[in-house]
Amino acid sequence: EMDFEAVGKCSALHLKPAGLSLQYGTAGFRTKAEQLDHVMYRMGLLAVLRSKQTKSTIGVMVTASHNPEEDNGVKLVDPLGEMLNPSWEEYATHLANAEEHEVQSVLAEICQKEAVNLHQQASVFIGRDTRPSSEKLSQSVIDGICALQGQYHDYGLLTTPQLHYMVCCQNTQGRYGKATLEGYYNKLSKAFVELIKQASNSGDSQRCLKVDCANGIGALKLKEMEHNLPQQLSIHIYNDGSKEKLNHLCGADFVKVHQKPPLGLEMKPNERCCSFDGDADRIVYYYTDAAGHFHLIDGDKIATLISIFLKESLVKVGQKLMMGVVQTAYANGNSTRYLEETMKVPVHCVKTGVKHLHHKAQEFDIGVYFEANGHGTVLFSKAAEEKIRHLAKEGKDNQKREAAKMFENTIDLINQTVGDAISDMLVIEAILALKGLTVQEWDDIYTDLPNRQLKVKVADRRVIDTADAERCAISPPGLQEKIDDLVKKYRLSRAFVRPSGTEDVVRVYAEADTQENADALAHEVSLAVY
Ligand code: 16G
Ligand code: ZN
Repeated sequence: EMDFEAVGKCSALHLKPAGLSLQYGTAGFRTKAEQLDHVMYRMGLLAVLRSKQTKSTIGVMVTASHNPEEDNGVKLVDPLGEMLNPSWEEYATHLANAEEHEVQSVLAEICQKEAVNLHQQASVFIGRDTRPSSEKLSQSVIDGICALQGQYHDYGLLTTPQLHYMVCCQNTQGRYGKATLEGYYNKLSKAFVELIKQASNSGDSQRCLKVDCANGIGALKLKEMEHNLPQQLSIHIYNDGSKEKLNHLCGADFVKVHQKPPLGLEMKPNERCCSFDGDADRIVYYYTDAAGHFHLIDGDKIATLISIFLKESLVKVGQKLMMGVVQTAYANGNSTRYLEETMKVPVHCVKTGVKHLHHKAQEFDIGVYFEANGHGTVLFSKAAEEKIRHLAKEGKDNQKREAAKMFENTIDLINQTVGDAISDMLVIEAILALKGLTVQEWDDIYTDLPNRQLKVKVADRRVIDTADAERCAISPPGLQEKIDDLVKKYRLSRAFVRPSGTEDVVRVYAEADTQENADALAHEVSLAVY
């Protein structure tokens, strides 16, 4: 009974380049923009099927995040604002790689396997970043949605986390917020204003922050929001996209990987600075000290700051909720040690990729997750959230009720659907203000072990297989033994290799007692990979 004739006609306008095969990777499809038209069209089709199957609104985001401006990509957002379900990632790959004459039968197969009712209404939300190719590519997504008679709302330019937020709001009947940009700005700024009211005026009174927006969407959206924010926080935007190319020598990924400041942002000693990535779902902080040394404050230090604050808040509210921190193998060894040994918080290590961290964090009342690269957020269980909101309203003890209100505002300031640079930035700024911490004092909570990341080009990265949250190579045989022997040569050392999920390379990570040793270990391990 299925009629995919309209699909066939439209498909002819979005032909797949011969021989091209792509994978729905860690963060969706990503490659050169000119190779993606058919993928966009087909993801429009798939979003309609997923929407019909879940009877919910599905999101489609057109972005390639921190990758070069010439690249682009697409990912689907599931009903509660989460990453697409893994079995549907497989359908996405299958559909994207189908030959022209197979598209209709692949669609029919998905419908049959997933019991999709084609009479069900479909609704899709679309967002895109500022890449020159994004507008046309999002139009191809719309063509796909229309070919299957789905309804859509095109938000146009959005940060990735804003799209996740919209999808979640829509599918929870407004309980999470209003599915508009205004709703997003109002929710966050209201929570921020309430929180910052409680900060004493001592310390860094002007609260000046320099923000490198990677020449991307973050600049636009931060400017839109700025007038909603209180005067205590004065934001200075750099790399707003008016002069330079997206992600070029700037942005969170650049700063993290190169461990140096971005182009286009001048730093005076001890000034607090941060960088967003190209779609504003990652953030890292940094500063230079009086001696001119650059200090990076990465996702691990952000997770630590937020965890300290939440733990203290729990004590003030008088609640014993189960808190956990989720990291990946890239987490600095000293961050893990600090969280476990000093803070006594359980820490879990999972595979790289937001979906893995998010999933694990859902196991706690309060699950803090961050990748070292600056992607992360906090999840609150429904029960925990209800308890806090109840105490904020009805608590008998005045002090505890006020503490619960603060906690409630913290929850509202956090984008629980996915890591969000704007939201994370406001959370961090609020915590620093409330605790009266300078950027140096934050940095000094623990000292990072020197570390180095390298990438190695190999003939076939898939020969490397890993286990134990990517910390151990189980193939090719002998590789892990070699790494173990190299690691033994240094103090406080650790190293691992893993095939990248976004690039055709093998990534090497090493840390040790000194930068020289971390560099040497990374180099030696990369030689062992060949
Ligand atoms: C993607 C992931 C990011 C991960 C990175 C690793 C999402 C939204 N993004 O950007 O979390 O750190 O890939 O890349 O999941 P790699 O596999 O090339 O090292
Ligand atoms: Zn990103």
